[in-house]
Amino acid sequence: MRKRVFSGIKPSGELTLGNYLGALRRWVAMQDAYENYFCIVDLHAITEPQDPQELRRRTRDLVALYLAAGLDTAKSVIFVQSHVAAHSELAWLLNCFTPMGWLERMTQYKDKVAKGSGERISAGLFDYPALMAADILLYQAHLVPVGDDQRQHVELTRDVAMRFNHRFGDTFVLPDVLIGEAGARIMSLTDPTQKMSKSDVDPNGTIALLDPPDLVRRKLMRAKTDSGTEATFDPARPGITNLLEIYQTLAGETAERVEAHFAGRGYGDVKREVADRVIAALEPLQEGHRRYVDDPAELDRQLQQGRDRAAAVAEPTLRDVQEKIGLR
Ligand code: ATP
Ligand code: LTN
Repeated sequence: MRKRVFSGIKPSGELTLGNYLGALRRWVAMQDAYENYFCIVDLHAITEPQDPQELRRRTRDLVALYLAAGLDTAKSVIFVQSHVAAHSELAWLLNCFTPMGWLERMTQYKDKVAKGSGERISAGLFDYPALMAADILLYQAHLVPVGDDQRQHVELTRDVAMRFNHRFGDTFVLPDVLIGEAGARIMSLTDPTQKMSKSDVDPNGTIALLDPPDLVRRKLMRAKTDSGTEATFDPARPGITNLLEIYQTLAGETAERVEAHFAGRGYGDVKREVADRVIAALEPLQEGHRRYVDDPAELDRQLQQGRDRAAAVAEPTLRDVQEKIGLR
């Protein structure tokens, strides 16, 4: 039997190069070896304020981008989280088996609280990891490929599963996090100490997957770098290191070979070549995205099929949990 993979992206903004290199691109590369479930996690998106029209559009855009990037419905189930009610139901149940103290330690929550205004932080944002645990555990996933920022949430999922299994007997597969060696943490172009994030308010910090080529080039040429001159990986110079890492991931090279390639050349050269690589990588994505957006009926058909295939796996897990707890 093939191992199961589960992962998801929130329709909370325009998909960025960080989402692509840290998540989507890797899912495509590994989909042949596993039984895959790739979700558009709209219920996670609404833990922060969303405009309803935009949420609807972005959800469909994200499906189109999954398909355009090369996820293949013959190998992967692609679906929208809210279409399968078992996600909300299991999230509530897991809620009741997740200590508040575990949730309070989550750095994503702490970061978002630090940035946002206290009163407006929703209970959903605090509880976000219980829903994420439900996503993963419903499918008995063995592996969860994500960017570095999600490591802690997958570890919490594992702890919740362990706790539940201990109390009620074997119920959930314990998932492992899978993080890429390069590209797991792409940084903002305007502030390379912050991760590139699709809900960033500064559009110059991110490269959206649907940005036209001239805009991609402009943003990269203006990317913030330090005053050094040598193009080498150096934690003390996060700007140039980030650009080299983007290059490395797209070129599929080792860090040493990337440094050798740019030896004796200036930052301007690095920016130009990174822009060439990024533009070339985005072209087929944008083309595929256009094709699916022009054919809404095909997209609906794919989503209906995805929903049915996902529910067929999720519902039996939910029933098992309900029985063990004493709800049926
Ligand atoms: P938001 O800004 O709304 O919190 P986000 O850009 O962080 O969103 P998510 O939907 O939370 O995106 O993440 C989707 C996937 O992309 C996750 O696997 C996450 O780890 C990965 N990811 C997000 N940002 C980056 C990044 N800068 N570098 C690498 N991977 C990333
Ligand atoms: N929290 C994740 C998105 C997400 C996810 C999941 C990832 C929701 N459910 C299940 C992997 C598995 C994020 O990337 N912000």
